[in-house]
Amino acid sequence: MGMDAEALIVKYESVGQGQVFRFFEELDHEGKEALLEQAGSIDLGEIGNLYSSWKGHACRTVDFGGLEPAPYVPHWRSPYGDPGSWARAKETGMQALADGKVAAFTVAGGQGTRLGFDAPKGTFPVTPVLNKSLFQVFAEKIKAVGNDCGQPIEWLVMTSQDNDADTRSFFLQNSFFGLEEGQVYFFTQGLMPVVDKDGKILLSGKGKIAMSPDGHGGSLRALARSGHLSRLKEKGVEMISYFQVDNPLAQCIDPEFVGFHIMEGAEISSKMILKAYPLEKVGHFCIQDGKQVVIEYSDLPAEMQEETLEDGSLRFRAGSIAIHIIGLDFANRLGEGKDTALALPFHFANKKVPFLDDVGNLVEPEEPNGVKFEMFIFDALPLAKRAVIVETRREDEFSPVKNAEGKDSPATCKADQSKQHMRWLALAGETTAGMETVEISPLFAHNQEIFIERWAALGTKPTLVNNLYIQ
Ligand code: UD2
Repeated sequence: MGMDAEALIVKYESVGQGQVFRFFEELDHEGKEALLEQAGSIDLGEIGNLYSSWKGHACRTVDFGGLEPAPYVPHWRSPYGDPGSWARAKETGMQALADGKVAAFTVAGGQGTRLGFDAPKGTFPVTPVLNKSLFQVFAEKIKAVGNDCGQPIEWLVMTSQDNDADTRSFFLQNSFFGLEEGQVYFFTQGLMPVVDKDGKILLSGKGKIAMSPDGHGGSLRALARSGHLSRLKEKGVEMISYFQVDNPLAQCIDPEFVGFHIMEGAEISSKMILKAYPLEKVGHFCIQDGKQVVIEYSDLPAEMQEETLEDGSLRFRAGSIAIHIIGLDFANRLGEGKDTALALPFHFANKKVPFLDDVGNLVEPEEPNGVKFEMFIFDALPLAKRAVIVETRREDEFSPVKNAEGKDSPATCKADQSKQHMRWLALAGETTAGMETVEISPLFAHNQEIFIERWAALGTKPTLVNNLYIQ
């Protein structure tokens, strides 16, 4: 065994993590090398600190006393909206897009457990008529905006180690859905070791440490580590448009949103919608200690989620749909991790994690036994010098696929896409009576305004029948 290997094992032993090498002598040469490499990539100091804060966390209560609702830029169609500033934002955003300053970014590393779909979530068939996948919808929207501004838009997709190969081959099999191969970049998100309730790093095999994804907040580290941030900077990109893989209504690149981000001099901008009902499972935009924060539905006390103003409206009404513009320099400062004051905090999740016991048997626990560490992207908000929140409309932009049935399921999402497209037809002056399902290709129109314009310009219009696909 080389000196480096020995030193690493001694280091693990010195911090009480020697169990990681319990079966080391049983491994063959490759097995030993692989375990050493995995162990060498772990920051033991970070794990120790995280475990201590997890232990302290259970008995700490969070004080929501000074929490206030966060202000936001109201939508131009709302009674408080200012159409003039929205028009300026659009112009500013279109110019930035034409100058190649914006890249699209999807976080697609999640496991899709709630949906019960055994493949990368982005490959899920989601559209109401053609059953296009989530990835195809995004690809076509990105292509369409690129066509509008005369500048192809780069798309970054963050995968996980588990779904990376399947994601890449899905794009290859589908010829990148009409995008250029060199326009789409994939990279995998980071992993964190899982510890047990005594802080001991768990093994999933004799030569393998149990690891779990470090959350969508880990995307900034992963972007920096993979070299994409410096590559984008060299290319002249100044901001990334971040969205989740589960929401086909997301405007992957929205000139008005980009425009507000620039005009307000923000380091991070976020889209909000009015919550549909008090306990809706979205993050809440709030102000805490003078900083903008997102407080998860699982953390904010129910009585605060339900609190109303005199006019009966919800006090904490701004829900996060997890769409952000992130300045590249800001992403770099956070992702590089050089300044610890700018590090995203970790959240803890107690989960059932299969592990090897002392004699090497694999145990499938019935109760949560492991602590997983995850970062959330919205924790970047309070770290920004300036953060801006912009209102969007649920019917325009939010209908995620999260569960197999019920709320936020494929059925509700397909119905919402149809409703959106039927609304566009109605606004274009058409009667949609008798139609329940319709699908408009993003390549024909990816928003209401463009649809109305292109529909009016069509020489021969398709007959309006149920299950119509407009391309
Ligand atoms: C998220 C937000 C919530 C709200 C809601 C809107 C969190 C914790 N909560 O809830 O505030 O905005 O979305 O729909 O984010 N992902 C990765 N890697 C990971 C974990 C997740 O790429 O390690 C991706 C995942 O593929 C998905 C997105 O992040 O695109 C959201 O993940 P989620 O399903 O855990 O978030 P959810 O629905 O609890």
